[in-house]
Amino acid sequence: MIDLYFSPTPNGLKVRLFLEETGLPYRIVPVSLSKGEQFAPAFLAISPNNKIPAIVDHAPTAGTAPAAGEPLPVFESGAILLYLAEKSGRLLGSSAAERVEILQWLFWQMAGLGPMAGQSGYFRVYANERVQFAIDRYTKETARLYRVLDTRLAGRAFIAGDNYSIADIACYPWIVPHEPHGQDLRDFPNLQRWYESIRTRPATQRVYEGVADVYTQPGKPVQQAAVAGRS
Ligand SMILES: N[C@@H](CCC(=O)N[C@@H](CS)C(=O)NCC(=O)O)C(=O)O
Repeated sequence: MIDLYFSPTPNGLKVRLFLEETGLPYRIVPVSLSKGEQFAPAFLAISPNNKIPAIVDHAPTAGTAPAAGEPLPVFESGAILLYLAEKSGRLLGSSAAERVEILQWLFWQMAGLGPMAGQSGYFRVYANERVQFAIDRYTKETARLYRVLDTRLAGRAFIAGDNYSIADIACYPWIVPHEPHGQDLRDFPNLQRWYESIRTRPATQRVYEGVADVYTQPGKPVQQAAVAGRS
């Protein structure tokens, strides 16, 4: 059994998408970011960077936990997706060439699309002060990244080619809030087609059922906690 420390944000939803898609057994441990539960010592022991998602695998892959029979905590959504893909043998390609494609785009999402789109949403929607320079900078950079992905998807069903993978799973939740990120999917036809094909997957429908847009959820997000000096 896998415990998923979760809040319905793009990074949290990535891991749920993987778990629903593959059918690995899991249970959700809700972490309320607006209440600051990410700073609780018990959570920090699992996720020292005070962020969701994190998992605890109670039946870890042999050799991955410090001692046999010990549960294994993993934090950082990219590391979690990679760990679970290796554990299950799913969504990580079937050849070395496909795997390296997947990993490039997984790291691209982690280092580029997620942080930049996140800043775009923050300055466009959440920030108490309207900082036009930051809005313009992050909206433009998000548009550039959407364009990179749109170009990549020309002539490809999925990011790594014919097969759905953890690269798609990592990117999808960062395309869902395209409007608050200041983007119009009609400007990105390949991305729009890919987005629809993932949106309609049964696992995606289950994960997103009842999930409000991250930018309309009640309570200020975690960045506010950091601003208030809690981190
Ligand atoms: N690079 C991290 C980012 C995770 C992240 O930013 N999580 C946010 C929610 S999407 C969070 O938990 N923030 C809590 C905080 O900053 O206090 C990952 O991909 O797992």
